[in-house]
Amino acid sequence: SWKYVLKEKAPDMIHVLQFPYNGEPPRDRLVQTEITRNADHFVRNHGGIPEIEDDAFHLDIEGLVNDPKRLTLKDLKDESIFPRQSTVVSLQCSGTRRIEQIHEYPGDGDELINAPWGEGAIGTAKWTGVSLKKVIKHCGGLKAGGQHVEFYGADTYFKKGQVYNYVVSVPMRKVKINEVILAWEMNDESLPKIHGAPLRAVVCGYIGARSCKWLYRIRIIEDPSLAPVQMKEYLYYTPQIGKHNATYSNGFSIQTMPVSSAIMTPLNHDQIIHDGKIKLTGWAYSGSGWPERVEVSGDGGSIWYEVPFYKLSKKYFHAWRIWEYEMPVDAEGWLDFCVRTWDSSLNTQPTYVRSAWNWDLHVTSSCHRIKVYSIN
Ligand code: MTE
Ligand code: MO
Repeated sequence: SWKYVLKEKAPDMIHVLQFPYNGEPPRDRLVQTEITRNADHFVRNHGGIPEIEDDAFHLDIEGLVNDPKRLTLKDLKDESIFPRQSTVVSLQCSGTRRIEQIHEYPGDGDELINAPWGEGAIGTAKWTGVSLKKVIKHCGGLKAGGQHVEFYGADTYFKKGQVYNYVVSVPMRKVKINEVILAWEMNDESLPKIHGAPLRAVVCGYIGARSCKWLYRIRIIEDPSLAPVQMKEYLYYTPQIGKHNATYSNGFSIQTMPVSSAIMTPLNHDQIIHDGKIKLTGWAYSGSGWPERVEVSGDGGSIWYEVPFYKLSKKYFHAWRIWEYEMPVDAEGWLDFCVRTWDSSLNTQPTYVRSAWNWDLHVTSSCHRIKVYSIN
């Protein structure tokens, strides 16, 4: 199945891990389109890729619902029961830009063994399926205490000599505001195996980890899931936590993706012959409100220029905006380009990597900085 998997992705994917398959697309191509081509969408896997036949598939909905049910794909696709929902959503891995934290200080957290992602562990797709809210209603609604939704993926993974299942949870609040989709289509094509076929969860605004692939079971529970992916991975530690004092209980769970952005062209350390200006392109994303302002600097962050609104792509509620900017340049030598974004909740990005460095090397949300050599 390894070869089969490679066929689903663009041949020039950058593999941050060969097995399990973890890859991101080339930087320049990622920001050429608002909606990422399926072949270019990053892949983050903890383990292998389950092979599940559509006909053999069913989804169990159990726990704190009044009428637990087992649904087939055909049931889910029956539009007389469930209205179909299509939403454009960006998925971003909490490991995006981890490489910058590794360069700052490698840390000792579990994620050190994990993928050294660059700026490409983000992608945007039109996901089609049903709203989980409707599915729960179809199951007779919630019982008292149903505060969280637990997702079970059919894959397994190894960590420190043990085998685990991929299980995560999100609060019911996300479901109630219609921000959890059970999807079987990605950009009008059937969901590729490597992205979770036959069915996956898509959780708007949360780190990619909560959007469980190969979903086969949903359990409504009172408290967040006790599964190791929920309890021990995807924790955020304040910068003063390190090897000497880290325990799982002093990290807190990362759910909403903070505002962040990246310069995708030029590349770090590029040499550019300028003609009075250098064109920058990139993306901006926030899990708690869309990007409103993108600012770039050519001097490491002293003077900022605002990217004009018409150079930002269309506003989708749950997706990134790609942007471009022609930076006036009148110098030869090294230039320190950086970008920062403000979202609609008025959040912006920490200035330096070290301002938000954390032991497990998640959510590198600081201003993205590159150095470019300009030649006249
Ligand atoms: N779901 C399962 N079952 N197994 C996984 O390894 N990885 C998660 C999430 N869902 C994962 C999963 C992580 S960490 C991310 S960032 C997203 O899937 C990535 O989705 P993609 O591979 O479709 O881009
Ligand atoms: Mo992730």
